[in-house]
Amino acid sequence: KGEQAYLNLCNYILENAAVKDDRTNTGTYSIFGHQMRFDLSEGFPLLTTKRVPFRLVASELLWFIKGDTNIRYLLENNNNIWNEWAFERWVSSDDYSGPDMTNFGIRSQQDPEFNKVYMEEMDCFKEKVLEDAAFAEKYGDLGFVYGKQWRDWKTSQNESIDQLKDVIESIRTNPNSRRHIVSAWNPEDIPSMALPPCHTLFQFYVADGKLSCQLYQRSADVFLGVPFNIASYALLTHLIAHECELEVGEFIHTLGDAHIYSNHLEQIKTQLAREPKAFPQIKINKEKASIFDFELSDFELIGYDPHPGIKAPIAV
Ligand code: UFP
Repeated sequence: KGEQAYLNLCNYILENAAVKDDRTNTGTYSIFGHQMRFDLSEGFPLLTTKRVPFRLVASELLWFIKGDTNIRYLLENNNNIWNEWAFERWVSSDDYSGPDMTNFGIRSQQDPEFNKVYMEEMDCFKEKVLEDAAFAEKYGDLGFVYGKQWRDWKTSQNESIDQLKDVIESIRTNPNSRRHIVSAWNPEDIPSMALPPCHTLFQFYVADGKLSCQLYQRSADVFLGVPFNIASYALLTHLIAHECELEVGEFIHTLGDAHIYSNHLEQIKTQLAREPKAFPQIKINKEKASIFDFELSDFELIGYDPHPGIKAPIAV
């Protein structure tokens, strides 16, 4: 019940994980293959053992749904979660002539002097994306990320597939189908992606008038990413259920490499020592007929009373 499935995962990793080096050189405690289930009819799965910023979850999801891949929309909504990925492309481009930003992720955590320079460069970058449309187009864009694959998957014939629109149509017209799938994993595009999709593929399922969703996530930062990912797909399920005139069923979260970064251990332990509370409820504006019409102001969380947020460095 509630967020116990998440807390169980954390405990399981702490007790059973292999110590594993990783791409970011941070080091992880990792397991492979795990599944959590959340009954969406019981409440909205936004963790209560730490505050999860719903506003950021919702604006990112709306960005995906629009098919937008440029961080400009996120910055306009005061959402900074994708900045590092765009920044990485900017500082490794030929147009960048500022201070050396090689390995800025790990260096900004370890070297306070460097961190100051990094923060200034990042602020500069954000300002340019917001104020200079041509710059934003060139360096604010993340390439073939979720929004692109969901809404505008390019075929070998150079046609476009709107997977999200198609899956909604198939849920409405053929609910019993076993093919309600959206894939973000496009092998051809992986080399040009800032970050190959972590949430790789999702499938919908209809039974007893309820819509369920299962996500396969290939790589899961259990402390920082997963609480966010759960809320995002739960919200997506609510929106699609609304459009298809179904109730919400379950969100099933299947994980590949599920890891806790070595510099998140203390934070996880703080969180696990806390008493979970009841999940909030979500209210969405029922006057909007299509998921493509939703805005941030159409969502309202009721009864969200979490423990305080817990800060941790993100591995880039
Ligand atoms: N990550 C998540 N969820 C996300 C996201 C990223 O957990 O939605 F975008 C984490 C997983 C991993 C890192 O720690 O980001 C991606 O690194 P890699 O591509 O090496 O798996």
